[in-house]
Amino acid sequence: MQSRQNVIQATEKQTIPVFQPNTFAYDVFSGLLKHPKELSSKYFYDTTGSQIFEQIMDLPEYYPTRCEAEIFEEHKNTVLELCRKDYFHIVDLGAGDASKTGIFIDHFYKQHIGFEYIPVDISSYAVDDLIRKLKQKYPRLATRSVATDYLSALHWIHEHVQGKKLVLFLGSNIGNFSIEECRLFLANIWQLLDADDRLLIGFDLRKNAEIIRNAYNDKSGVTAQFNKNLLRRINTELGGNFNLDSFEFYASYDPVSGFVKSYVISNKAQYVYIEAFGRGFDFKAWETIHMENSRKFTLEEIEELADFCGYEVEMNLFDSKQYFTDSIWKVVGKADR
Ligand code: AVI
Repeated sequence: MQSRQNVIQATEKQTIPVFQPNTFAYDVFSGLLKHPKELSSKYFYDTTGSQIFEQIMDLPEYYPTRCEAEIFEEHKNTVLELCRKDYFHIVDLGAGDASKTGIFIDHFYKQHIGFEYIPVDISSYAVDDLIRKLKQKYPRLATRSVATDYLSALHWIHEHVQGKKLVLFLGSNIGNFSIEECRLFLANIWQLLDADDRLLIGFDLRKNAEIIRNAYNDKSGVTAQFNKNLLRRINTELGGNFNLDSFEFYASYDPVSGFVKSYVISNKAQYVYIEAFGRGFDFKAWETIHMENSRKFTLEEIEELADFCGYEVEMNLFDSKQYFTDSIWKVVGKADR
């Protein structure tokens, strides 16, 4: 929470707190000052948010997780053939509990393929726990963990890991970026990969608009809870007084842009005070807070993105309904190190 010294008195009523950029407090404060207001979905994943996301992945309406697991199961040999020539390293960005990557690990391990598994997660508890569990099941598995943000992890790997890499960015997480963030992220990864490396990215594809809309408007209201949990997090961590019942969840899919946009909407005029900022924010009745983008892609958009960021699409792997693709990209324009 903010100390008194860290609060600049701007007017008698309004104060401007001083925070480190890119922290939870800074991003919440600047997001609520914007018109229209916004909060970043990257803050959804506290302990409660991560548990709610687990429930989302089991919802009948939320197809992406099952589609990607099917792709991994059906195409594990294809991926194996791509990588098996030399010893290689699987770098799993945002590994979580490795439920999908586990399909590859299990298969490669049982085939006695030489590889190392390097899970990356911001939480050291998450990666250490994952490695402990994997080691119990696969005692011979070579692993190293990196607990930091994705780009710092890739910097570290660039310096310390010799040999061919297969970098995984699964679950359609790429869809949560804006168009600019997405290009920047993938172009930054390109800087940190070598000529022989590959990137495997999960993209949710465009499809019947109703199927997409329903995936973000589940009947049981779990996705609503997932979004509102960020308001609860602001209450707990920053001393906010958001009343969760005064905000409605709304998600819409625009089939032209391919973006699902999720909001919470104030259902009355209200004032929300946040202790850490020493000030509050007015909400008009039906004023929105933008919470999340979940972009759906065409195959042409995937090609263009790869080309723009310095890669070539080597192959797209699909599930049986063609709802989702894991796209395998090769790094182009780099000489061997
Ligand atoms: C993590 N991410 C890819 C999910 C998505 O589909 O955008 C997060 C999510 N939001 C609502 N439901 C799931």
